[in-house]
Formats: sequence, C-alpha cells, structure tokens
Amino acid sequence: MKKDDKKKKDDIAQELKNSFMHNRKYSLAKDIYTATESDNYRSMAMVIRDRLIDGWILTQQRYHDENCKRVYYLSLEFLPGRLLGNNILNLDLEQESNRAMEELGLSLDVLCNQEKDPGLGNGGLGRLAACFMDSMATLGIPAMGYGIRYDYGIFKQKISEGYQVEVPDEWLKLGNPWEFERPEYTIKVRFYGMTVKRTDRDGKPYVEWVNARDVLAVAYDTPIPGFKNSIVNNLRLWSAGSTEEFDFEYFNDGDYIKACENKILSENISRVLYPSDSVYKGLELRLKQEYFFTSASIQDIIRRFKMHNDDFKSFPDKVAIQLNDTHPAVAIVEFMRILVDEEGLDWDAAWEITGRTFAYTNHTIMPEALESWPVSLFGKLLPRHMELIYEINMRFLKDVSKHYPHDLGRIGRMSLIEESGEKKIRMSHLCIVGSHSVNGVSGLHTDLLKQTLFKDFFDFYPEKFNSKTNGITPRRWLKKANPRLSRLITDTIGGSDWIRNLSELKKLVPFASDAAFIDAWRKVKTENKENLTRYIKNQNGLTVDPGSMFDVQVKRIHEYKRQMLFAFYLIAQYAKLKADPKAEIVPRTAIFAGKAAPGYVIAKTIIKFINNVADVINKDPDIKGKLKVVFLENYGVSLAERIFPASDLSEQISTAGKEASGTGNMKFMLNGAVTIGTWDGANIEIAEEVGPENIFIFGKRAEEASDMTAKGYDPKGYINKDPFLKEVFSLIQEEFFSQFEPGIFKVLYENLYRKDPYLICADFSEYLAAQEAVSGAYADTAGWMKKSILNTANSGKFSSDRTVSEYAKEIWGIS
Ligand code: F58
Repeated sequence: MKKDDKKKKDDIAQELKNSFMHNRKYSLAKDIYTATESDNYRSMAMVIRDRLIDGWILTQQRYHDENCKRVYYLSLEFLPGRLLGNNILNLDLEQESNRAMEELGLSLDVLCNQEKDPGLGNGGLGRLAACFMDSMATLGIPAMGYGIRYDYGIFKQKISEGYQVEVPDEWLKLGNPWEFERPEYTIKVRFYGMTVKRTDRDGKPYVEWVNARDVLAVAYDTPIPGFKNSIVNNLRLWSAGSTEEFDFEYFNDGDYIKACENKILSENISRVLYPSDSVYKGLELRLKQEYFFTSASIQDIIRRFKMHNDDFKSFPDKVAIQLNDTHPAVAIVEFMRILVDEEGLDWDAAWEITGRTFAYTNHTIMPEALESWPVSLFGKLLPRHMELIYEINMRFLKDVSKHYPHDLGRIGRMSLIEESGEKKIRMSHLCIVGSHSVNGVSGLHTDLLKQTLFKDFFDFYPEKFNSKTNGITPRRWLKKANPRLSRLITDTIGGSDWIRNLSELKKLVPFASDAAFIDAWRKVKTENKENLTRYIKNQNGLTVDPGSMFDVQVKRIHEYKRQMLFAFYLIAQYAKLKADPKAEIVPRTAIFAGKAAPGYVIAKTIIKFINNVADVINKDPDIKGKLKVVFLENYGVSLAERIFPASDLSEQISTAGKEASGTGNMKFMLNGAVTIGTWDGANIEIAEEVGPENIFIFGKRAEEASDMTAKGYDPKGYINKDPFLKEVFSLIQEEFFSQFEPGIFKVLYENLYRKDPYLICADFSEYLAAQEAVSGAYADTAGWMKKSILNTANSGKFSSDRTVSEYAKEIWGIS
C-alpha cells in the first residue's frame, strides 16, 4: 500500500471510531459500561448511515435536476438481508470498519450479527427484488423500490420435537436505524364507497368515487448504495395509519372501543406479511395490502413526474414501472383511474400511456399460485376500479374478436373475467393487457409461458413476450458471504474487477488444473465447512464431519421442490448400510433448511418427516461416520449466507417445468458447489454455462413430465420396479420413522403411494444413479475441486447486474 493510501485509511478508521463514540453517547446515551452488543450495533449502524447520506442526497438531486427517466420496481416483498455489513462493503469501508472496531475492543462480525434480518418476503421473489435494488444502484440506474413496511415479516421458524412452530418476527422491536420516516410524503388511499355518474360544466360525463374510507400511507425510506460508486437509491416502504387518531363521532358518544376501531383496522393493513409462498388465498386483507401500497406508490410517482413535466404524453419517456408478479397489478387500473377521472385524459390517450409505462414479470406457472380476485370482493372494496376493469376488458375483447371472429372459446379464455363458477378477475391477464412487456425468469419458464399458460396471449401479442433469466448480486453472495474465497479469487486473477463484472471469473478457468490453486481452493472450502460445522453444533447439538460431503437442499418446503426425493435417497442409503454395514460409501452430511407455509399441512409434515429420519440415522451407531442428516431452523438470508460457502453439492431437484428459475441454484454455483438437478428453470442455463461434465442432471424433462401427469400416472409401477424405493415405502408404512407417533406420516405415504403429483417415484431411480455418480466424482478430491472451480468460474452470467442491464435496455428503455 502506498504511504498516502495508508494515511487515508488510518484517518478514516479514526473518524469511524470518533463517530461511533459520538453516536453511542449522544444518540443512545450509553457508555462503555452500559452499552449492550445491540447498542454497539446501533451505534455502528448510525456511523455508516451518516456516510450514506451525502451520496443519497446528491444522487436524488441529480435525478431531479436531470429530469431523467426513472424505474420504479413495485413489489409486495423485499428480502434485503442485514444491511450493516452490506453497506460497509458497498461503501468500501471494510478494512477501516474492522480496524476501528478492533481498536475499540469490539468485533465487527459480532455487531453485524446483532442486526435483525428484515424478513419482508417469502422467498425467491422477494430476494430477487433485493438483488435488483443492489444491481440498479451499482449500475447507476435511477431506480426506486416501492413496497410495504410490514410490522411483522415472515414468521420465525422454531423446530420443536421435529415440528415447525411459527413465532412472530418482531423485527422493529429495537428500532430500525436504516429507515427514515417521511411524514411529509403521507398519502391518502381510499377503500369502499360507491361511484356516481356526473356531468361537468361543459356537459362532459365523468365518474366520481364517493363515500370512500380513507387510510393513510406513511413513507419510510431506506438508502440503497451502489457498489463503490457514490450512488444511493431509495427503497420506499409504506406503513398504514388512520386519518384520525380516533373516530370522534363514537368518542363523543362514549364508545371508546368503537372510536379506536377505525384506527386499529387501518393500521392492520401493514401489520403482517402473508406467509404463503405459492398458494394464492383470496383474503380481503391481502387485497387491501395490494391496493394500499400500489395506490400510494402510483400517486407518489405521478406527484414526482408532475414536478418537472406537464404533459402526460411524455410519461413513458420519464417513467418505467416494473410489476413484480401480479401482486401490484391493480397499479394499472389505479393509474388509469387517475389519468381518466382526475387528470381528465380521454380513454385512448390514457390507455396508450399506461401500456407504454408498465411491464410485468411472471414468477410461476403453478395454477394454484395465480391470483384471481372474486368480482364481489373486489367490487365492494374498489368499486371504481371494478368498473374500469370491465371497460378495459370490453375494449380488449372487442380487439380479440376482430382478430378471431367467432372464436368464442378463445375469447372466454382470454377474458380478464373468469366466468365459470364464481366470477373472478384474472390478475395476470390484466397485467398482460396493460403492459408492453411480459417476461419469464428463465429461458424454459418463458417458453412454457408462451406455449401453455399464456399461449393465447402470445399468439395475440408475440412482441410483448421476452425472457430475463434471473441473477443474484455478487456483492452479497460472494464478496460478503464468502470472504475467504473472494480473497483467493482476487489474489489469483489479479484484481477485484469481478465484483462489478462477474464474467471476470472466467479467468479462473486456467487455474482449475493447477495443483497449488486446487489445494488453496480446497482449504477455503474446508474452512467454510468447519465454520458451518460449529454452527450446526451450536444450533442442533450435532457433531458433523467437515471432511464429509456437504449435500444441501435449502429453500421453501414445497411438494414441487421435492425435499421428499432427497429424503428418500437418504433412507435408501441408510437401508443399504443397514443391510451391508461394510458397504463402501462416500460419507455425507445432508443439510436441509426451509420454512413451510403455516397452513400447508403436507409441507409441515415433510419437515417433521425429515427431522424424524434425521433422528433415526444420526442415532444409529452402525451409520456413524457415514451419514448425518441436519435440519437447520429458520432459513432466511442470514442463514443462507452461512450455508452456500460451505456446500459441496447443491440439490436442485424440482419436477421439471415447475421451478420458474430458482436463484439459490446460482448462489451455490457462485460459491463452488456442484449441482445435482433436473432439467428445470435456470438449472438448464447453469448446465449450459458449466458444461455437462461439471453438473449432474437426471430425470424426466418438462414435456415428458407434463404428459405423464396429463395421461394419469400410477407411481406403483415405479415403486415395484425399484427395490430401494420399495424398501423406503415399506419403512414408512411400518412406522419405522414414527414409532412414537404412529400414523403421522400417513398423509405423506398415501399421497405419494397413490398420486405422487410431482413424480418423485418416476424420477427416483435416475436420481439414485446420479447420486452414485456424484459419490464417485467426490471420491476423487482433485477432480471434484476442478468441478467446483469451474462452477464458480462459469457463473458470470448469473450476476443480477447482467439481468438488470437487460431489463434496462430491453424493457425500460434506459441505456
Ligand atoms: C419464485 N417465486 C419462483 N414466489 O418460485 C422461483 O423459481 C424464482 O426463481 C423466483 O420466484 C424469482 O423469480 C416466488 O418466490 C413467491 O414467493 C410468491 C409470494 C407471494 C404469494 C405467491 C408466491
């Protein structure tokens, strides 16, 4: 290091220390004797927050002065992860912060772990939104995220006697140093009421929405810094409040409780995140949440637009709005309502502006996850929006029937209103009709959208459809989560450009055959595994061997993700070892983590099943040193950061055609884990990047799988053919894993033995063979390390910087 640089770093470390002491004393009124670890975390968070402010103000001023085109990312979910470490990293203050804390006798790591991980999302979709926020700031895209500031995020998962128990996540209890309340941007959102037709002075008819109930949306802003570029974007989350502290009418009548009711009901809107990851439930409060944050965001966006622009015609040149799935779909209607009812634009002009502004991302083709709101509920809550949807639909279907006269089947299928049974609004159709872009999140997923779910729409508007393969931010998922590997990479390829340009990792390819490098790579992996080993010991009281293969499946628990397939493999291995205790096997530690939706009985039973299987295997002395099974509780961003760097094998074994993309698969790859997976979602693209020798692919392909299900498939044929599979079913039926609670796994057994909707039995034999191939490959340590290195080296495509650049260029019109 040059002398000047060293001096600069010394000065910064000193400033950080001073600022830390100042904040601890004057913001928290604490000293060295009274400060808790949490106080020290908060003091350091304030130090770093202060360092974000100048960049934040300057960035926003610049966007304002340049009146540049802005991107708004509307998402009901954001999973940003802990911010202290990440913000230090993006501000390039890692060394100085570590030094400052050390000199104060503190550990930055310990402080960082004090932070509550904001769980404002369920899984992939929410985490993708957070990766995009990081990439948009890093690429200097004038972007803003909009969502809800839930008082309670996704529940905390405890495992008790093998069962999932949900505990409320009180993430705001000790305050949140990263957010800034902005009461001055409070926005009124209306619900209920009715519409009346009126004519203005010129005789022009218009509609008024009257007798509505008001709720207030209060803005909370969180700065989102780019990586080492002084740019700081904004994440604006809305919290609900009531218009009056009390309803005075009731208050005066002496009904105190009734007087508080309105306040309580209003505030409930942002109380809690719905913890369902792929089953849609038509609950009124959920629709209120969707409209609440959407309306507040659209009003805010229009207010900002009007500060610099007076003609709505230029709106699409100044604003791009990306809808993260259909949850904010009502934004399209809210925007039309404002343009037509409040701004007085005529329908055609408003509709054209709307279509050019909005873009929609789909994240699933699973029918049970598609949102469709009963017309009765929607019309009661949002009477004007219901009318507008009918108008949009009428005009749209007129267009369709011009192209396909007399094709009533097609018109019925494409309608925004589902007419069979209870009338419902198909939110995805609304999004497609009201947007200029519809994208899937991987190549296969987009193809399936075009060929199946949205086929009629693809026929009608082929130009709207496009694919944007997901990505992950290398800042959090490599630089921060895996500091050892990051250092090794930087030292090896001679620089840290890869953090901003992930394809630089390709430079590792020549080192994949270099013995010294292979050894260094193995050492890093082993140290990371030792770390996780300690965590497992701490959490589960279980000793695992860091020398064993860490075989990992971490994600939401869902039938289509097939945690049961992995569990079946482990049971088959167990049975094999019991039958032949001398059988040679490659020692493995199987690691599971993931939450089940509280109302999803099968998923919750799967968790109990895995834990019981783990108990039997881990306690059996015959199996010692050969197989261990671990279920880590409370999977989330923070736990994920510990797991990926320590993984050898990544389980990506969904039924082909069901996982839209997956992003965990990319995090494993980036950290040098090898994938065993089906030909599904982004696994396909991972295989293309890394080459067939460095990935283990098995199982039915999407088309075959859907054909089998359509034709009516019987798992029994497969069960009888495969002796291991047969043995697995016998063990479950004999209550081998439920001796003390007989009958608890009947629901799993019956479901898989009779229906097996996700083809676990059909894929089992091939999966077993693929696992055998994995064991063979792992036994050759240098060969495995080569695969591991090549996985990291070829993961450049999966940077969210690449994904976001594609959105910017091809959808948002931002260079
Ligand atoms: C996920 N969807 C996909 N939904 O399952 C995954 O393949 C993809 O990689 C990821 O999106 C990002 O594109 C997902 O996470 C949800 O969590 C929704 C939450 C709200 C209810 C409906 C599902």
